[in-house]
Amino acid sequence: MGAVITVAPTGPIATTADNPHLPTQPHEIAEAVHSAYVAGAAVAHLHFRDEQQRPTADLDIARRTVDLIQQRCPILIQISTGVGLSVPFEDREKLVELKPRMATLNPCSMSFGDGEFLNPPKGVRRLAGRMRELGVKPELEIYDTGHLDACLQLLKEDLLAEPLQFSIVLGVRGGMAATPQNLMMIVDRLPRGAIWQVIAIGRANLQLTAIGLALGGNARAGLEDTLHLGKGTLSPGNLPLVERAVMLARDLDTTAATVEEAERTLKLP
Ligand code: KMH
Ligand code: ZN
Repeated sequence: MGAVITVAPTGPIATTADNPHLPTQPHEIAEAVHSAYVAGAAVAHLHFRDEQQRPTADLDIARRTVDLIQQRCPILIQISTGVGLSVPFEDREKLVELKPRMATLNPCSMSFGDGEFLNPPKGVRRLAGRMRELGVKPELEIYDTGHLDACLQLLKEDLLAEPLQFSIVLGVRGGMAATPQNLMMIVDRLPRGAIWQVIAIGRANLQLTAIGLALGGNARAGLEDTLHLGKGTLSPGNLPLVERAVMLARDLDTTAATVEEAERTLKLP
């Protein structure tokens, strides 16, 4: 089966002042996701923005965006419960009530650039339990070595079900640096049968995405993770980044998984 390519079109931080091609409104996100699907993405990782481009957990905006995507294509929906640093955890966790196929679960609090990313232990346990009840598959976001241990503890407490699905996030200021050594260290420690992808933030996006694919992982692409195609070149949208990831997968002698293959690879409930 091929590598699962996830498109992350928007993210929580950049605005159109940083890259004018960033999709922020529901119909823009839906258009970007549809193009990514046609290019080979099987999963859409979604953040939402209000009309002022501020990150939001507003359920109407989220529902409208998901509906617009589903009218266009059958891509698998993954909603971010990370949402944005300014949005309270209690609002973020409500997004899983929309019952997407997947949602992210950020297991620990941390510094995040100049801000703070708050994921209190009680809230994380409550959210993990609710996702399990609703049949929403958590993608576990590992920004540092101890985050993996926190997830394994949740597994022991029966708040997660195997196979665990991880994103190894490299390059956030406050988490692990974007180095191949850090990637290898986490990959070596993943439990048997785990499913994983690299999220490489910023400059090392291309190199670490390629290493992840070469090691047998899945891949994520889009303006959430890098605004650039190369040094000093803004990406003119999400599509070139997705096409690049699909091409990397093909060059490494695999394919981009279809939606049906991705459902099987990710063992979605
Ligand atoms: N923004 C990335 C650093 C989430 O949205 O929950 C990690 C991420 C997590 O995508
Ligand atoms: Zn995200």
